Amino acid sequence: MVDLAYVIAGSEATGGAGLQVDLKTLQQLGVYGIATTTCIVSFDPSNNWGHRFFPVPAEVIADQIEAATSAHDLDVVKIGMLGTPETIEVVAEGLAGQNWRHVVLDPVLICKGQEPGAALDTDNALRKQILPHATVVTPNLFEARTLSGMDSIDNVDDLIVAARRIHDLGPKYVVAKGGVELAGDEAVDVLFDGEEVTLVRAPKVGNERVSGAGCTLAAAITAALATGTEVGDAVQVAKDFVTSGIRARVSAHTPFDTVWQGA
Ligand code: PXL
Repeated sequence: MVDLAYVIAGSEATGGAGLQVDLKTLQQLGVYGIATTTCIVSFDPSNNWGHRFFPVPAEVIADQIEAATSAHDLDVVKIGMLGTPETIEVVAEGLAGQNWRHVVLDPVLICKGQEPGAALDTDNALRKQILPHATVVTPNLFEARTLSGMDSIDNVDDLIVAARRIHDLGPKYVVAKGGVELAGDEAVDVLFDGEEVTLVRAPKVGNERVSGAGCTLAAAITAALATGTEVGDAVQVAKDFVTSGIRARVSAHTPFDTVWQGA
């Protein structure tokens, strides 16, 4: 039978991020995806594509988790945007209902359009209630700075320090992503397993950020883990997948191009 993977994430109405990207990625990598919706993000075309954010009520998230985990024997889950402390609470409770072979956390922190006051509560709740249960966490540069408490991350050595500090918060593996923002010709990610640092590199494809790259990478890691691949190899599979998807990017009227998961 086909391998299954579960995603708990937000819906993003333009199709370039969130659970839409997760499900496309899982499907492309031959894994049957099941999704629980935590929030609905509808970028506003008349307001510079700013975020409009609607959290799904906690009891409806609990119902979805109940339905998904009752319908299927799931052991690998990817967590994307949660968005509020209430959502984090209900997802943490839902996860605690069973054992997971892998919990992949894309620690989506702030979303423009959310109240700044609420964002700090959300960051703290994520750090306390979800991060310690993650087997793999995939912070980008901004998230790595926030989670590590570092003022700046300017090069790969800094990114390694950040990955070590984030590892101290509880996850088994940290994949800290340099992306296009660190100087150099390569997009470098740091994989830290608590002992060894591995650098995962790919040539940069242009110097512009592409929407959905983070969701695609974490979902591809999840797909590879679902099929029994070890973490180090899963990260490499995902890096190759996202690099091909960025090369074949889809342009849109939004500020950034978006990854094509079918490449
Ligand atoms: O790429 C981060 C992200 C994840 N999930 C949802 C989003 C975004 C960014 O906008 O809207 C639902």
